[in-house]
Amino acid sequence: REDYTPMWESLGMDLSAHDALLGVLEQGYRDIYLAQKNRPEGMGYFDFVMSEVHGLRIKELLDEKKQNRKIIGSYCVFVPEEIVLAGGATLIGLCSGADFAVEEVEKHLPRNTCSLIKSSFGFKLGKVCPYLECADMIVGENTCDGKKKAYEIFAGMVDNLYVMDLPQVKSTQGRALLKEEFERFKTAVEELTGNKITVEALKEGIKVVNAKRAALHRLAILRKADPAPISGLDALLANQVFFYDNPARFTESVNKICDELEVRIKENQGAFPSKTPRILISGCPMAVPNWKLPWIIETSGAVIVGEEACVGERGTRNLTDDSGQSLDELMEAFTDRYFKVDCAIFTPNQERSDHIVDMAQAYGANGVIHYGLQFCQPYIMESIPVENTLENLGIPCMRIETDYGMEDVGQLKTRVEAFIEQI
Ligand code: BJ8
Repeated sequence: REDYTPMWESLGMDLSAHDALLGVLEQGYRDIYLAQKNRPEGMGYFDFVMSEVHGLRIKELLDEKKQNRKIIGSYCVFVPEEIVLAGGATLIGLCSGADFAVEEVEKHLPRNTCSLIKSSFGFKLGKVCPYLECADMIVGENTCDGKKKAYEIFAGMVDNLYVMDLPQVKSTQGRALLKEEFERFKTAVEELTGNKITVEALKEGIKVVNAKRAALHRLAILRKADPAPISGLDALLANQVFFYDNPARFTESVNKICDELEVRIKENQGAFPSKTPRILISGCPMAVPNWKLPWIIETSGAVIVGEEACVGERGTRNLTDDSGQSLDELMEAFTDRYFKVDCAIFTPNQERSDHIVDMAQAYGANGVIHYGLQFCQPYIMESIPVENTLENLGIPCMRIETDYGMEDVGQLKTRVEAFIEQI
């Protein structure tokens, strides 16, 4: 494999800390992903992407930068990739799925902050994320209180933070705020790149992002089959890679897997045997390499058939109408699209509950596991009404609260096994 050390050095990364992180990541990937049986051949592409996650993809981004293309990093599915692409820039998700430099982080953030926020700080303070280090602009957003306040502190650690305001109510005023913020972001992208966003460029951006999302829809629908043609872990990985791969290559790779899965379904082949208990996961987003809960579920006798999460269907389910003929019509169209995202920061948020029920029924789930990251108020608060709604409909639900640590794996496994046995 190519030696990327000079590249990481040029990004000012802490090489020994980074080696340690990559070591853990590679070991985790081997134990969790490569240990699975009956994987579709097309997953070879994602295995390769993961083996080069801080290598080849970073080299590609740095090559883009040499061509004067800007890189924008984001922490939330509300940051519109359509605008970034239309401005001739590249959007990457900043993952935040592992604990790092925890002691250092807790000098800046209270201990009772969710793992996702702590992880984003840890990657910065530990100087171990090449995506973060190569970004020309980092976009934060006013979503939950934790993130909102954390960005105030984060602003002192990076010199290129842009914060997007977001509504909390799905009202006319809320929609107007979202549209205004998208306009403001469009201007910021134009200023960063020096490119004026045209109707054609925006239409193209919408087309590229729609194609990515449509490929994941295709994958999601195929998971309705019994036996499930792909494991939840593998499908989650596709949803995770969505955030940082080259968009056209990603779309092609997911579609290729879908072709393969269609054949598998015809031949009645699955990742797990027919009649394996089916689980829907719902709740907080799972960023790379946060595979803990899906791994526990799928080594406890069940298969995951869907993710109601931002790394999953909540983030990708709606497409944007690209028929508009003016910039304003297109901006309206994707404001409509993003306004449907039912993140738990919205109040009230009945749509999310409805969507969980729809997904559980559509994917033939025998039960729902609600995943709340410890100290994540929005999702944990919603988990009780969600559980009530599901149980009233006869859909068993279990609520789990956990963090990125491994200390509770044994205890969680016992609970998950008992839940699976009873559904
Ligand atoms: S649209 S879900 S990606 S904000 S887990 S940091 S909510 S305390 S991530 Fe999210 Fe955008 Fe919403 Fe989606 Fe806060 Fe909870 Fe932590 Fe969270």
